[in-house]
Amino acid sequence: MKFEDLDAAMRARETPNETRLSKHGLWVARLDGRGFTRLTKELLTLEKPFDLRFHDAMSHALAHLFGCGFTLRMGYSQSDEISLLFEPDGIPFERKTRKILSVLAGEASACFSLSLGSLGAFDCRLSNVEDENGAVDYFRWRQADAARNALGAHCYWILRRQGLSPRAATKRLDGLSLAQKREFLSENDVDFEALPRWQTRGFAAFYETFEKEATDRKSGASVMARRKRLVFERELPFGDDFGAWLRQRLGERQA
Ligand SMILES: Nc1nc2c(ncn2[C@@H]2O[C@H](COP(=O)(O)OP(=O)(O)OP(=O)(O)O)[C@@H](O)[C@H]2O)c(=O)[nH]1
Ligand SMILES: [Mg+2]
Repeated sequence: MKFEDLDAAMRARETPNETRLSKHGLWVARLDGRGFTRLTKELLTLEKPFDLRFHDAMSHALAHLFGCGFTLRMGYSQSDEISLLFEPDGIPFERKTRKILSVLAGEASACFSLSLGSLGAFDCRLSNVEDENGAVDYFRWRQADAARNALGAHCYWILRRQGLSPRAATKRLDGLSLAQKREFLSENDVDFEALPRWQTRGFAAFYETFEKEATDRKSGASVMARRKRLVFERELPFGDDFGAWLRQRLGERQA
């Protein structure tokens, strides 16, 4: 068979319906570590419940995703997940879903693994958040999840250090309200408010523009040039204040 014929025959067998992201509304991608409970609890020796080396690898992956051909307005990470808000016209690959999902998951997995020195893979999903207000709700939702996760994880590891088995520790925390978990933490001399913010609130990355002295190529004169740099915010405000911070960052006026 001629290569051209075989090529056409094989390509026809690929999943036929190439879906594309609609041009309506803003899109967010969320990458989540696959089986990271096992990776962090069994396969690696990490600080529990949060580990700086792991946090570094997540930061590297997030920074790397800013340089993968997508134009991102905001990135946010907590626990083993990364969320990316795309600029409306910042989605490449003719907006093909299959390509976007696989490239993002592949790039994040490769960078995270290299940074950590251990294999870690991410899955990826896409959400349409409509507009800036939807984006604010989205990020507030992920941050609320960060706070719940961090609270639960710190309680869990106090119990484990007290000698409880994984099952017994989980059972002990089952059905406790958030207030009860906070109380349990303070009874054990852990002040939730004093924990690093990247653990309890997650952290964000975005481009910031700044002015830099440069030399004009033609005239040789000294000029001020606008440049952009990627900035990490690891001291995010929480809840309503996070909402206000996001609105300002995303360029949305206060309602
Ligand atoms: N030790 C440690 N564990 C972490 C850290 N950040 C996240 N994790 C763990 O990563 C896991 C993330 O949980 P999930 O995403 O819900 O579960 P998963 O095992 O990844 O499962 P799937 O996402 O469904 O594939 C939890 O067990 C967290 O405790 C960290 O900084 N240090
Ligand atoms: Mg996961």
